[in-house]
Amino acid sequence: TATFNPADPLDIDALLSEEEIAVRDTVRKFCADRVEPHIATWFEEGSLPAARELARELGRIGVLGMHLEGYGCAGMSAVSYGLACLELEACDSGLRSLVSVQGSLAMYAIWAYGSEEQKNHWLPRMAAGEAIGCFGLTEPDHGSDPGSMITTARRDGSDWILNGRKMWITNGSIADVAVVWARTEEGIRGFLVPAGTPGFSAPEIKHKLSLRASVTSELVLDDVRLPADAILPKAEGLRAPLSCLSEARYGIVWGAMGAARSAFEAALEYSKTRTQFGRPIAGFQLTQAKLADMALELHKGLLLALHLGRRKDAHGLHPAQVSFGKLNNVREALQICRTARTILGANGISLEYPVIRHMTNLESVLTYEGTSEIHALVLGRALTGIAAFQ
Ligand code: TGC
Ligand code: FAD
Repeated sequence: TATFNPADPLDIDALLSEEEIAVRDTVRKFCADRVEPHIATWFEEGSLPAARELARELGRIGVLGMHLEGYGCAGMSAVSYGLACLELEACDSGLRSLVSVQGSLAMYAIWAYGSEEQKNHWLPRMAAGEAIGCFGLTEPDHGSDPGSMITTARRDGSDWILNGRKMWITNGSIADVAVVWARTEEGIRGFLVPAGTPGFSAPEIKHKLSLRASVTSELVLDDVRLPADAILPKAEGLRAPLSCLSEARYGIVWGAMGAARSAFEAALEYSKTRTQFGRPIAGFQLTQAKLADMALELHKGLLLALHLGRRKDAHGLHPAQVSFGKLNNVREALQICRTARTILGANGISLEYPVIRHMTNLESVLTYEGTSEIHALVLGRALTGIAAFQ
C-alpha cells in the first residue's frame, strides 16, 4: 500500500540505486560529523579554517572530481555526483563551492583539455585533496560576458607572458594551481598557473555577506612568465571554459535543492514546536500553505535534478538544459529559504538556525555560474533561435 513520507513525498528514493544511496549517505554523514558542528561559526567569522585538511578529508571520501574517469578519480555517475552536491550544499553552499570548483571547474578543465603530463601531474593530487585548484574566468569588468575578457597571454620565445586581473575567484588564495583563461593572438586559451609563480598573487576578497564560509579572491597577473607547456593544449576558444561551466552548473542544479531541503526541514520542525495563540503555528492555514508550496518546489526541483542527471549519464546535456535546471532550482531554492525564514519569525534571522545562512548563500549562487538573467537568455535563445545578449 502507498504511504506518505514527509521527507520524501514523491518516493524519489525509490528511483535511486543502492550505490547512489550509499554515496549520499557517506557524504551526509561526513557533513554531519565534520562540518555541521562548525559551519555557523565559520560563516560568522567569514573564514574556512583548516581548508587544506578539509580538502584532504573530502578527497578521502572520494568526492573531488568524482565524476571523472581515471587519474585517481572515482568515475562515478552524474547522479551520484549530484547527490553528493545536494548533501554538501544542505550543509553549506560554501562547502559545495569548494568541491564544485575543484572537481567541475579546475579538474575538469585539466581532464578535458590538458596534456597527459598535466593530467598525471595534477589530477591524482587534486582528487586526493593534496592540491587545490581554482578557475579564473571572471574579470573585474567582464563577468556575464567573459568573451570580452582583457587578460592577455603573449608569446615570448617559447614562453608565455600573462597580464591581467581575475575577480571573485573561489579557492583563489588557497589554490596550488589556477586555471586562468586569457586572450591570445589565436583566441581564448587556458593556462595552468602554479601558486608562487613570480608576478602572480591571489589576495582574498573580504566583507562578503554571502558565502562567508568560502574563500573568494582576486587573481593578479603581472608579467607572469610561464613555460610553453603551461597552456592547456586542447582548449581553444570560449567553448572550452563554457563547457567547464556546464559541469559545475549541473552540480548546482542539485546543490541548490540541498540548501532548500535544509531550510524546509528547519521550518517544518520549528512550525510544529513553536506555539502562538495557544496552538502550534503549523496548525495555521497560512503556515500550511507555505509548507505545502515549499514542498512542491523542493520535490519538483529534486525530480528535475534527477531527470537531468539520468539524461546526462545516458546522453549528455545541451547547455540550455543545464540552464533550465540552474535557473529553476536556484530561484526556487532561494524562495523556499525566504519563506522558511518567515516561518521562523525573529529566529529566522539568527545563525542559531541554518535558514538565513542558506538564504544569503543562495544570493551568490543565483549570480555565479551565470546569473539568473543569463540563464533566462540562454533558454530564450534556445526557444526562439534569437540571441538577446547584446
Ligand atoms: P556563445 O557564442 O554562446 O558560445 C561560444 C562558444 O561556446 C559554446 N558554448 C558552450 N559550450 C559548452 N557548454 C556551454 N555551456 C556553452 N555555451 C556556449 C558555443 O556553442 C560556442 O561554440 P563555437 O564552437 O560555436 O564557438 O558565446 P557568447 O559570448 O555569446 O556567450 C554566451 C553566454 C552569455 C551564455 C556566456 O558567455 C555565459 O555563459 N556567460 C556567463 C558567464 C559565467 O557563467 N561565468 C561563470 C564564471 S565561473 C563561476 O562563477 C564559478 S562560481 C563556482 C562556485 O564557487 O561554485
Ligand atoms: P555583471 O555581468 O556585471 O551583471 C550585473 C547584472 O547585469 C546582473 O543582474 C546580470 O544578470 C545583468 N546582465 C548582464 N548582462 C546582461 C544581459 N545581456 N541581459 C540582461 N541582464 C544582463 N567567477 C570565476 O571565474 N570563478 C570563480 O570561481 C567564481 N567564484 C565566484 C564566487 C562568488 C561568491 C561570486 C559572487 C562570484 C564568483 N564568480 C566566479 C564570478 C561570477 O561568475 C560572476 O559574478 C557572474 O558571472 C556575474 O558577473 P558580474 O558579477 O560581473 O555581473
